[in-house]
Amino acid sequence: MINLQNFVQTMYAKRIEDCSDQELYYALLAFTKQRSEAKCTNDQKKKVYYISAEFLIGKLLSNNLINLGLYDEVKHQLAEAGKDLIAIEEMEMEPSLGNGGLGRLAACFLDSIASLGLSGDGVGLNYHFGLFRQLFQYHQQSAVPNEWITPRSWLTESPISYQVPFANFTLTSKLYDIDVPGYKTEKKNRLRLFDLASVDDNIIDDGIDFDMDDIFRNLTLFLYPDDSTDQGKILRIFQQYFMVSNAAQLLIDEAVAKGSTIHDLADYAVVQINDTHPSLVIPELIRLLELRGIAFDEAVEIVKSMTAYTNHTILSEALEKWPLEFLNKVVPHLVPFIEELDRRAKEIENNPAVNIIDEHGRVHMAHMDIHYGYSINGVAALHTEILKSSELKAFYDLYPDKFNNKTNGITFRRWLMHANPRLAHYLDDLIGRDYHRRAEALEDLLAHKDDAAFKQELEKIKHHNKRKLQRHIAKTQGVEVNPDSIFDVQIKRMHEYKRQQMNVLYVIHKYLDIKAGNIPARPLTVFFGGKAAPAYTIAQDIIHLILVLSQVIQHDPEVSPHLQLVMIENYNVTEASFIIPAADISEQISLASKEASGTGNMKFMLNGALTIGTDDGANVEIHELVGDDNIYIFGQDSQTVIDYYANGTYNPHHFYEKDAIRPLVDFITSDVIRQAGGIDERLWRLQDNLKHNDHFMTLLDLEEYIETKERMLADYEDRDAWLEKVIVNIAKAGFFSSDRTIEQYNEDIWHLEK
Ligand code: 26V
Repeated sequence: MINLQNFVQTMYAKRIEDCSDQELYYALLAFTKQRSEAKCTNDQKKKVYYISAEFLIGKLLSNNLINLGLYDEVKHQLAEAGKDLIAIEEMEMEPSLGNGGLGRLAACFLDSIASLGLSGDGVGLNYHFGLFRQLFQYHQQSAVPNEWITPRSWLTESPISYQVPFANFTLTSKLYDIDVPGYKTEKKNRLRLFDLASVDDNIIDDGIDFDMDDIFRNLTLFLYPDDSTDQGKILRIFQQYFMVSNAAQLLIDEAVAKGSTIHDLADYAVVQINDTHPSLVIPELIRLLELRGIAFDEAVEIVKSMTAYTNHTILSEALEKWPLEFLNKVVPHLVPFIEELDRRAKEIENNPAVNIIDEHGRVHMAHMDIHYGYSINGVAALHTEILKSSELKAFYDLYPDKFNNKTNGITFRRWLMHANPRLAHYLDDLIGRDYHRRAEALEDLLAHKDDAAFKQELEKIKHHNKRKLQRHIAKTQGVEVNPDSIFDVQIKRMHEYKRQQMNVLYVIHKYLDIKAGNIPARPLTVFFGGKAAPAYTIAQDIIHLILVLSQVIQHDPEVSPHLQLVMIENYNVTEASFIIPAADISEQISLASKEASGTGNMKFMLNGALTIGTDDGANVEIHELVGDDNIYIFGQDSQTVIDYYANGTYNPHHFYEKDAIRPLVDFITSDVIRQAGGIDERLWRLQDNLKHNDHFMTLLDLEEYIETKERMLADYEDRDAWLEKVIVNIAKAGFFSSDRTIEQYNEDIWHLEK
């Protein structure tokens, strides 16, 4: 069917055997691209435009081969020539076009939209360097550019280009496409990434610094960089408007090409606004419709019937509010539209909780989305309930019918078939391949939960994956880990609400416990991975503490045989696919109410790790599905936390005074840490913050967290019982397939034909 040898011969005039992995990567890139290009694009009348500032797509070679149904054959033909697809895959640069969960979700959604045969494109920006690459130097994070675009890449230049007007100049865009082949589908969709025709990579100075004012050359260089300064915020508005103006022009052109009269635009296009970054699409669409002769009132109605907004966080600092002053500097032509939309909204209800423009002249982007879109959804059941009952209650009272929940999901193509092929193949043999298309079929595994052979195989697979991870980090970081230890993993962006600091305090507890002579039944390896925003000082301090503590443990011969702490450098999608299949324990320990959903939690469960977590985000739904016996839930519930915030009664000192807690917090500034390279300023700041501020209530749940983890580690020793829990988790993971999520988006919001 395919003949790779011929393809390589034609390309390089030599045999596979004689090619380097780099050459073979480029050959496979060309081969796979050709195969995708040969597919027709979905061309149904109505199409969803999933506009997002982030698409954290990860490496594409293997996933595209899987979706094209070619993976096994390609792997086989390479192996026959003595070549290893895994090694070839390493040659691919990972595009880092996202920060974390929100961007990765967008990538999973593209895969599911295409796999379900729906017509839907992602629209975003072609950042040349994406998110920074993280390095550790002197026990601290440093950030350097991640150059992912090589002369040959997944990007295909398109002839499409638009003019985007700004205050003092007009910029010209250039569109690049990346094909999104669905899983064994006839047709494909695309990720449309707009770039700036005049962008200039050479303006980058040291690290990730560049001239922020040189918009003409910098607009698409980085994924929205530092927004701690006014200059950074203004650049971000430039990016957002550039993205949505291009998206709006594209969708209008495509609708018109399919026969739209513009009056019926909503029959051709639906826009999903992924968080508030694309919110300016609302006034921009109205502006463009007016330019095409549609009256303002009608334009508002059209836009209202074709835009839907997804909220991904309740953290107020993450809810965008742009000062009118900034908008006037960047997009003055849009401001009268926003003001008119605000005036009309105030006619419905003039209430600070729902106003678009507040008394300080700031535009609340989410408020504009809710007034002028027809749907608003949260990303997990609890999150949506919190939006309705507290964060957006005034809106829920106004528009109850617009609110709906869409619990997040993940694509099993990447997070099971690609990341954990051994497990996937075993499941295929055990219950058949039905679950590839209907993930709920994984429930058939429940019939095998007492099957000793299955359990033994799960042990083997986990050990195999641990060894694979061991080799990987030995190579990338020069760190040796013990594959016979328990792998306890917390990988996600560094943020106080996610409470990595609570996990570090557990490690300190364990260290002190071992020093006191309590030797654990089995060694424990605690992994962290995650980037911190360069301007987020406390998150940098947490990374620093982890890096120093890991040295302290490693150099202590009393402790190191029993405990190891590893911080994975430059955590990204590629690292995640090595780490998750190797994990025993999944850390999902956010302060209840703060993690909108989480999607890592789903990936771990699917790969046979058990969760220790709070009743937060999608953990609540995991908990409900697997039952109390198959998950380790601890901590105060979301209502208690919300009440603490409302009453202002949380006092960390009260918890610090406890005997079980004080020594752990004090240890942060101990001589042991300071002499191992700890930086006083960072350590004291972190400790002070825990004792006197602790905004995300680390100390509140610490004691219960330690107890729960000890219970979990003890439970690990009963292998039979543990593996039964693992089976229940895998069996119940089907609900978290992004295919289910997308079916629900389509059913309730998009209404696309298949
Ligand atoms: C953004 C920012 C920006 C500036 C300061 C601090 C901060 C903190 C959080 C955020 C989050 C932005 C939105 C986001 O990424 N949300 C994530 O979306 C995932 C997909 O729905 C979800 O699983 C995560 O729980 C949620 O945090």
